[in-house]
Amino acid sequence: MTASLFENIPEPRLSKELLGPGTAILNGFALGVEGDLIAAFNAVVERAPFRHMVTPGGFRMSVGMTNCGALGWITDRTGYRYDGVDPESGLRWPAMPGVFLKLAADAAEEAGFASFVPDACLINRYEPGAKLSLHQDKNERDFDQPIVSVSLGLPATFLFGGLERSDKTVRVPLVHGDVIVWGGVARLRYHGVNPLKEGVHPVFGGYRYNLTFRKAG
Ligand code: MD3
Ligand code: FE
Repeated sequence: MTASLFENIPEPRLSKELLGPGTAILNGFALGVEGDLIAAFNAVVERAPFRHMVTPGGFRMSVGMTNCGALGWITDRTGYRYDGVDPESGLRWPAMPGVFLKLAADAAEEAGFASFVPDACLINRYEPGAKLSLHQDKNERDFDQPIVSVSLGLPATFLFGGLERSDKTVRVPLVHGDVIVWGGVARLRYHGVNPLKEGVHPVFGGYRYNLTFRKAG
């Protein structure tokens, strides 16, 4: 029997080669702070509830969204941008919880990005059928800063493309607790999320949530 069968070390489900340079997949990285993370998540979404924003083209997004941190990502008929104020409440977004900040910084560090201090956390809520079409994240000021993504709740299939919309995509299964860091040459790659399948997660019920940590301003 090999050593790995005796040691309690999970096999990486995804190889780094699958996604290429500038990406780090940290399976289960959020599970160590799961309890604190859930408590902080609940406090944020109580103060800034999920809402379905409208794209500049007039389409209601199937993904419900909210934010915490100094800046929040919003879209409406006038465009996509970051704003310090929640347009639904007229108040600043809830502060970034300490457990969010530390998790994002620790994940970035693990991936080789020292001193990552996000000022924005976009929280996406997927219900069955909800999806995110292929897009680039380019509303942030400094593309040298990485983005850290934390998956919670139901599993989903993430699509990872190239620098052109027409480039072929790789499908990546993401489950509760997975953290991915995207930076450097990967920072402007197209990506999206396939329609969520029905299911029940023991903590998060019929939803998938994703936290994306950004240095937006
Ligand atoms: C790859 N959210 O909110 S972040 C988004 O599962 C978004 O909800 C995904 O894409 C979700 O914009 C997870 C994945 C992500 C973010 C930035 C990237 C992947 C990226 C930047 C470059 C390459
Ligand atoms: Fe994105």
